[in-house]
Amino acid sequence: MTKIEIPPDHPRRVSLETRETIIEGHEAHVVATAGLLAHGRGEAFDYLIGEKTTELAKKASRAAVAAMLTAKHPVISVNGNICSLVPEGLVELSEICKAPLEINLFYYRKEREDAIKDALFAAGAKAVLGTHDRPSATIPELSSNRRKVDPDGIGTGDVILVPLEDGDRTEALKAIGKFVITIDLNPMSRTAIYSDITIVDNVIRSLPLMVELAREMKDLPKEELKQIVESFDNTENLATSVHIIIQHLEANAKDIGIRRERINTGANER
Ligand code: PTJ
Repeated sequence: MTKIEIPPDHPRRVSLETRETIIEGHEAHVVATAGLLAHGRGEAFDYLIGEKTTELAKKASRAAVAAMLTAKHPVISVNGNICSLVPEGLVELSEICKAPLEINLFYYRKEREDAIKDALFAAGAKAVLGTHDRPSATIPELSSNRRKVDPDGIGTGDVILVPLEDGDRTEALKAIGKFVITIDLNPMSRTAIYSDITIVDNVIRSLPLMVELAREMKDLPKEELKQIVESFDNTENLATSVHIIIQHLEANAKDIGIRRERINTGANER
């Protein structure tokens, strides 16, 4: 399939380009077919939060980076969607936080594992854990393919970043005592609720922000970083995120008439 041309001034250019990226990832076997559906759900929630990084998401990102920088053994879990959308961001964050990248797939196929590994190496990764040629341990709490983990990665990790994760997996990681950070546009998802820190944002904005923050914060005193993590309250974060959606919907309900008038008079519409 050839990539469609999206005019630079198209009001929904970023969203359409991201969609193209995920479709290409699917064609390259990086993204699972179900990953296309997961992306659609993410798009809908992004629309509901206003398609921008909120102050709240910035605060959660700061806490997440602080947790990774103070961890004994932080690990970044990689699935098809995150690899297709922000491979360079994953590699950069991994290097700054000294957190190995581990491929961990729900819809496992060897072909997908190879495609993801190649994409990570092409993005600059020097090592990738979780591949079939590596030793493997298991999470007893899980029955799916994701029960297999790398003993040098998630198996012994203390702080695990699981961007865009399914709920069972996050629940299992919590059950075995891991500190879990997620990036999930849906503040009501099971993953969002189970995690210790949930960044309610789109990974395409969130990963670059985390890289920027990691660069800024990496030399801060450990005590200061720990304080940032301890003062973060995920319950308040998630409840406020739901309120942001409600406020955004209410503002939209008020604006609908004005927007229709704009369209009827031929003005540009976002
Ligand atoms: O590559 P695999 O085989 O490991 O499979 C990956 C998917 C994503 C298919 C798998 O983990 C899955 O089925 O996930 P779920 O249960 O659909 O959950 C995905 C969550 O991510 C949902 O809550 C979405 O709202 C959210 N989401 C989707 N796109 C984005 C997102 N959150 C942040 N940024 C996005 N771009």
